[in-house]
Amino acid sequence: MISRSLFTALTFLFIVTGCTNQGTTKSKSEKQTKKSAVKVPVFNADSAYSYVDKQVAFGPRVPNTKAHDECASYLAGELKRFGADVIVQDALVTAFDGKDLKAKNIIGQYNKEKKKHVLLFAHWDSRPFADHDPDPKNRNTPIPGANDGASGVGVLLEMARQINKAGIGIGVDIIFFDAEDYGTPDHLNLPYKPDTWCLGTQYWCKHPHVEDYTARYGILLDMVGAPNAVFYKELYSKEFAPDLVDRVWNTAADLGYLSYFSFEDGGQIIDDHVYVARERHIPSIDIIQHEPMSDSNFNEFWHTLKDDMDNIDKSTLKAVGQTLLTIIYSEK
Ligand code: AHN
Ligand code: ZN
Repeated sequence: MISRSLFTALTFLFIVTGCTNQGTTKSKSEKQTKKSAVKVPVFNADSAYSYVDKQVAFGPRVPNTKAHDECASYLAGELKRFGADVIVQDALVTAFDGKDLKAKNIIGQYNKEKKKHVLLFAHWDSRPFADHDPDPKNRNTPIPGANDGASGVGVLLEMARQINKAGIGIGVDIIFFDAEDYGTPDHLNLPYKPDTWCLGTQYWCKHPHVEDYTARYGILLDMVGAPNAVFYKELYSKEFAPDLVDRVWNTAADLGYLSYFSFEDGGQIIDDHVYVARERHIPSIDIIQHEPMSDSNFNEFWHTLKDDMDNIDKSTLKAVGQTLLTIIYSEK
């Protein structure tokens, strides 16, 4: 009996002292948290996945089609719902074949009055021709564009939702560029023509939504949703913004995403970031799944009818989204 009550008393004492200690440590660390590191929101991959799925469900988002129009309204509406100031920029551009495209760049701004801005972007259109499909019959059919297009936009929409919930101390601009994927098709063997890709971005570079718009840096997400994707350090990115490449890849490694972010070099890929860097002088990088060993240089379903929701994995979306939230929330 005596030993039992002694035990109870000791346990009680332990709990009380334990609690007191924890109490003091907690309040100290809370103070430290306020002073130094800001809290990074948790990226919800289920939510990002649902935004990818929703875009794909409209059908291929090829300029001058109904699905494209409907998806544009959806994307602008989502950015508004997530508290951004939204501009839909009409960009009349001409395709490789002379066709006039009614492209729309969809722009969401957070804290536009702030001095410091970062720019996050992805293309939202889908390729009008599956020119890399193994079946030649499919090569003039538009692709579902789940990974190529919808994945980057899905990650950015979830980031927008988190930015709206948590607030952020810097200006953040999110742009969904149009008509990136209307470049000269490979299966037609047409003569080389420069600058047939990234048409929405090229338009915006000449007509930014804010006069003389600039940002500290730009980050492009392109094909960021496939299972087991590997993001090599793309070479133009290293040329335009070597420090940012290191920061992003080191952050991914710290968060445990080393299997997605490889420290090896990839190739040079002409993509929206090249125009943003060269024409608007915003040091920009591209997080893109590049497969140097494959025939196409990209994911096996790249520009095929199989770039559908089976080509999307929540873990990949999470690795990219959480890394980028960590990057932008560490800005001061
Ligand atoms: C080229 O194939 C020249 N660039 C790849 C850009 C791209 C196409 N991203 C998605 N689709
Ligand atoms: Zn593409």
